[in-house]
Amino acid sequence: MAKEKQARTSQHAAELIILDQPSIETCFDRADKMKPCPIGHEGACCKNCYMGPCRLVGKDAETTAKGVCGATLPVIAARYFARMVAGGTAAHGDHGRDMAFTLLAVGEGHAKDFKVKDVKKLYRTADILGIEFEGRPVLDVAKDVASKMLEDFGRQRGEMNFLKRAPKKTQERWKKYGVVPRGMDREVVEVMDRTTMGMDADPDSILDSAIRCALANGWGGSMISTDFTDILFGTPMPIKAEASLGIFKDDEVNIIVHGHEPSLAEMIVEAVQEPELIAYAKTKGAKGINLGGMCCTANEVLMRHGIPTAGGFTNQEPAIMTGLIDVFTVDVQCIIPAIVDVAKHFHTKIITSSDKVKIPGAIHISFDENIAKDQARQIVRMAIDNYPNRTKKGSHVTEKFPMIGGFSHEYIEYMQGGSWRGSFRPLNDAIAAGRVRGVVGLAGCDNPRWPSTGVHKFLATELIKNDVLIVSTGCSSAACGGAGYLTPENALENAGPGLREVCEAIGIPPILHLGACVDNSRILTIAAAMAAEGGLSDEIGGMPAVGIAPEWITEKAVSIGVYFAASGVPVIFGGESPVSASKEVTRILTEVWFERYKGAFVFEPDPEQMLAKALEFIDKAREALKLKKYEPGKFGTEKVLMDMAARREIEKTSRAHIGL
Ligand code: BF8
Repeated sequence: MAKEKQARTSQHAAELIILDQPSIETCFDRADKMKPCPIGHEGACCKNCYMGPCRLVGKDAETTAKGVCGATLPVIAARYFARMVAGGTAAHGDHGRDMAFTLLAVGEGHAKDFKVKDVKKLYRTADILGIEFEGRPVLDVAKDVASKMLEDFGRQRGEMNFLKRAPKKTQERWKKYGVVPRGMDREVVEVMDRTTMGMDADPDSILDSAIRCALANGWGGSMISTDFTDILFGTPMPIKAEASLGIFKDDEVNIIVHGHEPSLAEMIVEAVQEPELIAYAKTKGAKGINLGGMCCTANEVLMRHGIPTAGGFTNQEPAIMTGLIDVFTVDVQCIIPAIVDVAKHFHTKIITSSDKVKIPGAIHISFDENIAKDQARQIVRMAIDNYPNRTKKGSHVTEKFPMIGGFSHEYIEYMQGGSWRGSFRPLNDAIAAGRVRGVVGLAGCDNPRWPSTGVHKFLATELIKNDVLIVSTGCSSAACGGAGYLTPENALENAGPGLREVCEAIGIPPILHLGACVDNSRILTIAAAMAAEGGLSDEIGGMPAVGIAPEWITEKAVSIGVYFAASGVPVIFGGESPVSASKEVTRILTEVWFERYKGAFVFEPDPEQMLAKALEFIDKAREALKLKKYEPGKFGTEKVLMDMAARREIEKTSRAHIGL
């Protein structure tokens, strides 16, 4: 068993911990024990009603097999896929809704612990929404912006607000194929309705509803989450941090914030810096209070405060197994209930904070934005009180890596010329000249059924070697950070000659940490800005850009993949296809969607093939755009990127201009 575990996680620190404590069960053990049902695994099982579950198997199942109701295999596979999209959209949608309610509360003068930190971004958002902001009190504008966006959830007819941020041609494609989303809740409900027994029996039509639902996530729930989080807590800019399980301190109180919604975590960031609480920690024998993050809450607080990350999804249990965690506080999503069982071996207290996430055995503190800071202080005090209960048990590791995180789309624009000359022109020119071959969004989960984080690391290394600029989000960021890849030095050591030159000129890593999973919406914004800049494609489709989720796990990942594909970005997901049983559904996701949107949804289990396919998509897009053929080390002419000295000069005078 120990040997198998070793092959499962490619993270040195996690591996050490797991091998050191073989008696504690982790997701790696459960993945070994739990063999997936082969019929459900390929999308050939329907359990949407109680005449089944119906399993459509056999040599000619695609054309001859039927469930008791008569549903064919393509219908059953399409329903299954669409329901995954609905689940993922619901998760990101509710996240966006919660952020909108927090902004509304601030605008209405409640939730006194929160404020509008990025007024300029609030105004930019108001501008997009056609809300008057000049000369008005900030909180009034915040209230109007939040109220307007809350309409996106319950709207029955019409179009969602942020769709207009997409290039015109992309919007036209959505209209032409009838996939314009109306309101988030409506699209989720409709997918569930269409896919229940006795409803839509046309796989293409079912998958159209999945697209509408996913677009409601990308250009709705996720984009609202990103923008409102920036407005409330500040738009990220590059910041130094550390990554890996070695971030915990033997002689300090250690607290983890885990999940996705950063509202409570932001308050905890403030609370751990309060002199009274630090002094209280000292009375218990600790030298201070150390805060670390996990999964996407980690990305949120890392980007804005430099709080170190303990890693992604598969690090939840190993983190507790260090024996150093005094309080492990969780909000929503990707929180495995098994953490409570692992915590029983140690002194660690698990605290749940969302009424949507209760775990028997955890302490529940129901988050209330009106008393958020007091709740944060309560949690920090609980951790301090628990510090003396720490024993020698656990596997303490010291390995950690420096990293730079926090590349918002605003900063990426700014770094290409400063506040006054910021644009996407240098990046577009570098792509056109072949210095940068293309862009890959490396995203998604780390999966215990793979050599966890290993596929991210393989692709990250190979892509930058091939002069592909990477923008990374979610647990992929944690995987890259935990391997030491998120530093500018990585470009010098490992990037191809063109990408290295660009990274050196701007002073950036070859892998840009864009944030949490909802921040995949930042990639949409970047792609739209590149299209608007000109010189490449005039829509998102056709750009030399690809999305890859090599170790995906969640329904959220599927929803993200679909909104990228429908926005025009080919996506490659690792592992076997969950709809491989149906050739027709596979054809729609790949060929039909590519024809309609210039994006496609491809599943590919072999990491080498994932790389090859990504480069092929990029090179074909370059060819279609008639760009210079990519040849390593041979570039065409392009405008010169600003050097560091010139950028610093601009930076001195203009940071305030963009509110950074
Ligand atoms: O939302 S990458 S395991 S933590 S689902 Fe979850 Fe996957 Fe991690 Fe963030 Ni995204």
